[in-house]
Amino acid sequence: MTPEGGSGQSRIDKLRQRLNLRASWAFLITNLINIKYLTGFSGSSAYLLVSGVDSYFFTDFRYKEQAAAAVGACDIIITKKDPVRFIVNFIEKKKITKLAFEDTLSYRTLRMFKQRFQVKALRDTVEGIRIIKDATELWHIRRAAQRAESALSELKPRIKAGVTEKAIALMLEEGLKAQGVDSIPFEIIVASGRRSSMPHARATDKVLEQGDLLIIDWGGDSGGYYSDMTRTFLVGGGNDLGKKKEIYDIVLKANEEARASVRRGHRASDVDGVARSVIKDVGYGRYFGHSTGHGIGMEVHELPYISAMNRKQKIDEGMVFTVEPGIYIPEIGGVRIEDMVCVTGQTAETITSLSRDLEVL
Ligand SMILES: [Mn+2]
Repeated sequence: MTPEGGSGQSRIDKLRQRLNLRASWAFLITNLINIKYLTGFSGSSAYLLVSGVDSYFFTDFRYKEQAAAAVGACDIIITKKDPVRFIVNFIEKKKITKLAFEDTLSYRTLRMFKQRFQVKALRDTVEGIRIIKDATELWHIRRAAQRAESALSELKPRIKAGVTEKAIALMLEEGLKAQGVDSIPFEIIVASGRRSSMPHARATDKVLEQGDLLIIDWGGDSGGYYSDMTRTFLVGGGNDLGKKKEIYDIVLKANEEARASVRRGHRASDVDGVARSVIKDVGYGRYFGHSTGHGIGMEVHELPYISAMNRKQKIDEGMVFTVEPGIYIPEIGGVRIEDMVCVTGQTAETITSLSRDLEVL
């Protein structure tokens, strides 16, 4: 979606400013999410060409009406037959001889470009603008999170020993739809007992048993923006819960300290480092095998990546990302606590609000 008030134009302007295109250069955007961000168009066939002064939006006849309604800031051109061939000819007619493209372009298309133009691959150019969310985007992200939280809160009384993981996932999907989401952003993870030690386990026919750790990782949407969060529960009864409570407390501490450490100007790797050292210091480092978080917005995983390797990425105001440390011990189970934060002012505000105390269901 493009927020009201002609933001479509200002986003393309922002892109143009960043590109600083010299004469005879143009940038062809092929990633549909980036095109949606820049123009507001959400169909499945679209290309956006941005030169130093003009911008052209290409789609096929199926989307003629939709494009006219959504895309205000560019000339709309309806392609015929092979769109790439059509666009190549169009670019040549515009006396553009140098073409920048997104590095996710298919090899087949690149080969065609190389025959006709001087080419240059660009990486994360639009994604680097999407990394900072404006007020409208934040409003949608918050609403996506609220919908997800309401759906789980309503479902919780029905989560107990004897229910299958699949039944929980299905009921949660229904709940999310009832809250108003248009799509389920990703396959809901419901992993119980030993299965909870697999960070990305899908829901199965396994029945929840007493003493199981239960990981639920789910999200909502609003206006094309997503949320993503995880809570871990303990299924009631059972003995020998000491180890499970111990790892829960460590993960909670890592989550809390990492969220509290977020500072504008720090590096993404610093946030990862805070979560990781809490877990390492008590000897569980090798059981935390994934990075601490990821950006979220129009995609569930986007910039900035909160990982040990991401030392170049500075934290800045308007970024939204997850903080999701975990400990996964084979045969015992796993714990992950995932929240979403938004950088406001110098620190971070946590968007997700469901209780993080260990709940026994
Ligand atoms: Mn996540």
